[in-house]
Amino acid sequence: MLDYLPEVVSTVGIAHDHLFVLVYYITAIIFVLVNVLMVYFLIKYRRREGRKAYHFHGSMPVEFTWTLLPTLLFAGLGFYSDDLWADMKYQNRVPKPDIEIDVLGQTFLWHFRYPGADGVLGKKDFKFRTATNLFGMDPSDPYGKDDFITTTHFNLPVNKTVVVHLSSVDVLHSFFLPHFRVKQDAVPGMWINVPFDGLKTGVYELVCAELCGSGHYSMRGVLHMQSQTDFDKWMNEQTKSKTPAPPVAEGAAASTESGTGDPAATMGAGTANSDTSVAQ
Ligand SMILES: [Cu+2]
Repeated sequence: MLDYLPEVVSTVGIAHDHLFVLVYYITAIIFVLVNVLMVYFLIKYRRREGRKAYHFHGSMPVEFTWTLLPTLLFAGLGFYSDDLWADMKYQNRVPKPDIEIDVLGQTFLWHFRYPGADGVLGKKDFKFRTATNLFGMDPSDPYGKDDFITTTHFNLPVNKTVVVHLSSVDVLHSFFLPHFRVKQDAVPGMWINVPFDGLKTGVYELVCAELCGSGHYSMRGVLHMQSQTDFDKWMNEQTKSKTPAPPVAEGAAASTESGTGDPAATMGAGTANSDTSVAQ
């Protein structure tokens, strides 16, 4: 019945869809009931010869009922959905990740920072941000040395808990993965944790869902949800062929070596990419 929704491929997405369907049917039933009753009364009490209009001052039981029922319905739905909302949004409920990456929106691009071979994202602070170091990576942190960055394309392993640390370089963007029912604003100056998982390998669309400027329509990304083996292979290739992550300015020259044939690898190799986009 709700086939027009994109296929759902995350745990939180399945729970989200159950809630969506429930609200959808409650709304549909009430809509039909109200309209059928309205038409019935319109006909039953239509103007007729000899019938007099009649005025009365309301009815306590009826008013009480139509206040109580919606209150119960909305409060019930609120309590019922609170747990799911908490799982999606509460920062203190973010699960322990199997993999965490940084994601940055920039008019009109998405950048992704991976932890590299050591599996640890280097420290970051907005005070370190420059045109060649958009993520604000701390140059003194050894964990950051093997971190690598991709643009537009990003890869994740299937059936793992992913936590995206989300922010924006310039204006409000929104990180929207329709198939995962994940949508979160990217706010400049804030890192927001977005947990989700992927239940099926494949290629999925990432779109910006916040009108962010004249190029908003083109602000898209591609998520490659891979098996753990493929993902590890991809990570290895990236780590081997990568440009040293910013703020190593001289590393930009190394971007020519990334000949893996993977568009994500090629795009990811370029800190040069980010340089040009800053200039826009
Ligand atoms: Cu945007």
